[in-house]
Amino acid sequence: MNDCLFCKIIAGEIPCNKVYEDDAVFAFRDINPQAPVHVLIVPKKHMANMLECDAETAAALASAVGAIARQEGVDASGFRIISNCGHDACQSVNHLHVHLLGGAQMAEKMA
Ligand code: DGP
Repeated sequence: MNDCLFCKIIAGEIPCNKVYEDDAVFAFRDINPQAPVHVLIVPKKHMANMLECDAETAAALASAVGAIARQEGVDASGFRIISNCGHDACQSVNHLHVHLLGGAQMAEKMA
């Protein structure tokens, strides 16, 4: 998509700190990390959020979550994944992404 920030990051038009890439998924460190490990996991195909996510993309994202958690060394200690969807969840970039957060004890409450 022409005017999408994450499409531009995936295309290499905007720099990022890439941590993972496969045929369907691209992942990079969040510019404003909220945990020692904070990675954004993004489908290469543009879709606004989980409401537009097909089964194939969901499977690719889930597989990347495991690979990145192991790569970042948080698979044993634990991690949290969040995908903000729409206004009430404060989604600020309208390209589907999953936040992977870890590397520290998190709050029990999620919201
Ligand atoms: P959300 O609020 O769920 O839509 O999360 C969007 C995230 O994207 C937010 O945590 C900050 C991150 N972000 C915004 N712009 C950039 C950028 O240019 N580079 C990187 N690496 N992350 C960005």
